Amino acid sequence: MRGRFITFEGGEGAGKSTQVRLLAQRLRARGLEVVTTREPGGSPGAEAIRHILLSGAAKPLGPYAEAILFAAARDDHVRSVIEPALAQGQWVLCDRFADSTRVYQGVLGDVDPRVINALERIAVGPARPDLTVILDVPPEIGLARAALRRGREAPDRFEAETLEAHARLRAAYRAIAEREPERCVLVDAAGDPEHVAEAVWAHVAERFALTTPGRQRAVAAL
Ligand code: Z5A
Repeated sequence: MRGRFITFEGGEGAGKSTQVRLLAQRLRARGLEVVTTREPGGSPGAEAIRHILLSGAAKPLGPYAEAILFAAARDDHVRSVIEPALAQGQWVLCDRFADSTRVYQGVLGDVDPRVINALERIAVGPARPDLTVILDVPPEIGLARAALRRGREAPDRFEAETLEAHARLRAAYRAIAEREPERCVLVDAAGDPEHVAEAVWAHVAERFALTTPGRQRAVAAL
């Protein structure tokens, strides 16, 4: 049976990496095979492109070139990591995916939606997520978390955008969640990590008909 593909999206410091890790632990505890990965990156070719993008080296080329580079990285990642894992029945949890291009390059970079859609068709193909968890947090909170983690290091190409830009990103993610409720769930990510993880688990369990161990015992006792 084909595996399951879950993507995590949201603004800076929303807690995507943290929630990918916590969900992976929970699924593995149930004996499921889980691959965790991220974008941009996740495969050797895509990691090389990640460096070019996040260093800001591609910024002077403009948002169209950046969108093409993100798509090139995604194409390699999908074909060399995501598709093979899904074909083997594994669960793939990905920290950012195609919605990030829609939001960062499409909305913030003002790249024509027809170009974004065409790149998505090429790079994603049939590897559409079964579920996308959009972690929603006010940008002030997300950026403060990211700054705390970064310490004295300089912010990267995208983190350095203005607060107003981060507010636009948040609104764009919320709009995707509203437009595609069959694929996306919006999770309030302002609380502590364990609290957020419970909300994420509730959606995953419902979407994939997984019962929690406590509930299993209760059902068995009936
Ligand atoms: N980008 C793009 O433009 N187009 C695309 O198509 C793609 C990406 C795929 C990738 O950066 C950049 O590329 C990204 C968009 C752009 N913009 N930026 N910057 P990245 O991979 O380096 O970083 P990121 O994806 O933005 O993630 P992040 O900001 O590093 O954070 P996160 O994964 O959402 O959060 P985290 O690492 O789990 O947590 C951050 C810190 O907060 C950490 O210290 C945690 O311990 C803490 N944390 C986490 N959750 C909580 C809660 N609930 N409460 C308190 N503290 C918490």
